[in-house]
Amino acid sequence: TSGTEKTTLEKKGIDYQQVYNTIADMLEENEDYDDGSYGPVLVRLAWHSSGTYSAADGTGGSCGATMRFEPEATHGANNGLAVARDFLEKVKAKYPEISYGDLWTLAGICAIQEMGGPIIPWRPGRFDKTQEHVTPDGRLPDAAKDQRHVREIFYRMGFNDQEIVALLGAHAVGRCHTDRSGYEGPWTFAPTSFTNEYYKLLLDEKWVEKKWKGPKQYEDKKTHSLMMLPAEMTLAWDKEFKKWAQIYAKDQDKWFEDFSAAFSKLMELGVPYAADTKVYKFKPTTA
Ligand code: DDH
Repeated sequence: TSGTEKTTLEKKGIDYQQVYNTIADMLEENEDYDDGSYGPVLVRLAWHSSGTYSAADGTGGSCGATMRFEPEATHGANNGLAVARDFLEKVKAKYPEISYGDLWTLAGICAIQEMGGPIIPWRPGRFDKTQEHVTPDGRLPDAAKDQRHVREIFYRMGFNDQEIVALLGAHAVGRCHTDRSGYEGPWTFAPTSFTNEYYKLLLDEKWVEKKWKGPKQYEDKKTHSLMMLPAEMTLAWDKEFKKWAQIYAKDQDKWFEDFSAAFSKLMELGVPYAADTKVYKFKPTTA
């Protein structure tokens, strides 16, 4: 797409902090939803819309928001994300000029910051693409697989081991739903608080295979109320991954810094920015 189109978008004069504030005000509008916040599912939407990127050919990524279309909308990995997309339609109705890609990534960053996470720099400039640009299935990680698969998926996007481990700490928030992924349960005891608790639990608790009819997953031996996916147990089992998990378990500031950089990079994969695009750092409404 042309540079002209991008420039036009940047000149729209949208007050992005106002969009941020609008989303922040809606996060807890329905106390019956999950743990009382739409934050986690918005983070997952931002990640799944970006994590389709392939560095080799530049396809995928958050620019285009092709998850609006079939078959990407119903790829198995995206089960349940209609909840997040529908939630954000209310924001889109208020600010029709914002592109879906900008809206979804901004919402993910808003959710992380409002749940107590780090400030994540964000730039506008994504534009909507058509159904022809939907990405093939299989670009997002398969929770049943091992570290070879996890590395293959993230190396394809251009991430290294340290960034993989930093990104996975996002599982501090949210939960698995049997009617979405087939898995069940949260990773931490406070699934709407963005902290480094995920790494502490991963390394300190004893994880055993859950005895149930569902897909293979792990549960903490002590309370049977927390979960880990097979793919993420590799953070405790793989030597190089574990090194970073230990660092992040000990030092939340270090994790916040590395997470912010890695998540910002994730949101920008494949986005064709002009060199002078303004960087936003949104002010949390809770501060
Ligand atoms: Fe994740 N994730 N994720 N994840 N994810 C699920 C939920 C959430 C994997 C599998 C699952 C990241 C990486 C991985 C979030 C953020 C991030 C669920 C449950 C599965 C399964 C879905 C459901 O049933 O509702 C796997 C495998 C990986 C991997 O990399 C190996 C990353 C990198 C992020 C990120 O944001 C940076 C969030 C948040 C949720 C919780 C959603 C919710 O509704 O709650």
